[in-house]
Amino acid sequence: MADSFSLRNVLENFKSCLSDNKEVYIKYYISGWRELVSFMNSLGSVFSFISKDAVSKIQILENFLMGENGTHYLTVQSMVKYELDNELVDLTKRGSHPESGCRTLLRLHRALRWLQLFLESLRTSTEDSKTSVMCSEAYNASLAQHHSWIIRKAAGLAFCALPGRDAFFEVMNAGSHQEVITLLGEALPLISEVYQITEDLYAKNKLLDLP
Ligand code: 1Q0
Repeated sequence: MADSFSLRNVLENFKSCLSDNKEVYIKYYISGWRELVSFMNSLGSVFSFISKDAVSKIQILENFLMGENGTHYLTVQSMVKYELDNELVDLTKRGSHPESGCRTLLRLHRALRWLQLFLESLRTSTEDSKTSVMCSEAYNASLAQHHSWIIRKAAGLAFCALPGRDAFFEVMNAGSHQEVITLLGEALPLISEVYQITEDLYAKNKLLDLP
């Protein structure tokens, strides 16, 4: 099981995300998402429409990072500055920059809020809690408001296919239930901090509604 998904890997990536002066490294941000996607893939093909979208967004950011202007994409902060200074972002409607780094990362950022809510409710759940209910509550409180009716329907259907709480703790591959809960308790503040720093940066630059 050593090379398969582990909650610990997710935690490590989000830990590595923050620089000393609290900038968010895109490299580790997308590695964290890659881990999560590999977890989601192990849950079955009902989730593939979600993982395809996530992978394509991860790929867009990776291409920027590896591209000729890659140095500007080291952190979310440097990306925002670079893309805004050079008018590389469609601010009000989709135009000549439909796949800017800023709008692409915003989609993952919104999904991070879902993750934060979902993991928090898993952490505090009891034996008879249902993962599908926790997942859809987290979704309704976050991502859903940004999704069309048809995507909300499809997401709702996919949530019904989630494994139960026990199986879920099992696939997280981080030891006993108690150990998973402890690890979640360590991971959540990190995820929250990365989320909040990004949220504040986007709010300050009026980027929270990018088309
Ligand atoms: C395990 C269950 C996963 C449930 C994930 C909830 C999110 C549902 C999202 C469904 C929508 C996906 C279809 C495409 C949507 C796009 O239209 C939308 C907007 O993009 P755009 O270009 O059209 O403007 N895209 C998004 O909103 C991005 C969605 C990314 C979702 C990434 C989800 C990755 C999930 C990882 C599984 C985590 C498992 C949790 C437990 C892990 C334990 C550490």
